[in-house]
Amino acid sequence: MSFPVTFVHTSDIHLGKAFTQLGVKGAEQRAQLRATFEKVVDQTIEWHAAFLVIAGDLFDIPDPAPVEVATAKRAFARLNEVGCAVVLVPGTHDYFGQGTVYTDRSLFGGNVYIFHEETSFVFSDHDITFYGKANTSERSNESPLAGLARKQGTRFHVALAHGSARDKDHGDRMSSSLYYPFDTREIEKLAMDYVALGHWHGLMEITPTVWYSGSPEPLTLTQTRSGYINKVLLEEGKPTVVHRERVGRRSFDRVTIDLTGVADVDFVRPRILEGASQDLIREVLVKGASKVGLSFDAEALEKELESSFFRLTIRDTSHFVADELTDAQYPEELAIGQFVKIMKERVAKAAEDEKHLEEQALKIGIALLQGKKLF
Ligand SMILES: [Mn+2]
Repeated sequence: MSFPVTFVHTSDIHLGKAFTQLGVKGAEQRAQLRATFEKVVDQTIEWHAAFLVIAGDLFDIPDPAPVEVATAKRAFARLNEVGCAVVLVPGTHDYFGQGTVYTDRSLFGGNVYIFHEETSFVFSDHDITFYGKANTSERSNESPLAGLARKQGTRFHVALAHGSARDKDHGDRMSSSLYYPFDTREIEKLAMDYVALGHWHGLMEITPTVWYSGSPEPLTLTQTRSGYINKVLLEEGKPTVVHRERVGRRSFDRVTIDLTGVADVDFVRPRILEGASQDLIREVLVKGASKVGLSFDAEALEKELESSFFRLTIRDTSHFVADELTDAQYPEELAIGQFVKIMKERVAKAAEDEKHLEEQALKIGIALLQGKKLF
């Protein structure tokens, strides 16, 4: 009779990621990745888990900066103090090879088990075997499960793999054959109690015992299912129990605003601010055909509202229907009429990528000449 085993499954932490798209906030989000990883470790300790399982991409690059390595070392040492072992498989960003962070086994503590050439680690005291195969380059069309086979000897069996899963339900979207593709039928054949996957950054259940944990802290706009870790309980004679826990701090979202038919800019402000938070990274996309009198200035509005968010960007792709401006509305004898006439010609002649700018100038010019206040 074996004792139950609890472990935590995480992946794709990407310590050291640059976040250049976040501008000055990039360094802050990079620090947040370190803080979130510490939180994963806190949670692992709190749950008295016997193992922290990392299914690849702990680091964003194979030879991370000292500050990132120090973070991992400190976190692993904290786990060592409570008798928790770390089982890690190198991923696609932090693959294993000469001169990479994983080459030197003595770099991390004695409680850290990193797959190099071996494909299994046995922990007799917990009656469990972990299986995995190190990725050795950023890309490969080889399966990260190739050559793995369940062995006799322990009660529990858990595999780690970093790559792209394919099955009949997730086929097309997941058929990224460049990054260690594998078929979910390969997993079935292994007959594991649990399979800890990494590579996709959003939490995803392939089967009740095969999961992508996703990144514990979101990394980009498209990752709506990031921010979680899995707690896994293995108990003899019982089905595997998987519990997901939120650990991520920041979130990304995108708001689209259509200016077509909008008469007043005051309509836009509350839409942008809806659900604002200091931990939200929001991208606002403004589109549609804006009205003549609508003086919308994305840059000014972004500056005005950005303090309500961790980061706010407003991208204005709306266009202005210059043809709707009639001579009757803007008689040529008036300065405004002259301005409209000149600018309409410029809009008409402008190259496709300049059109938006010219329309913007026309719109703002009309508003100013009419004595309207801009943002
Ligand atoms: Mn990754």
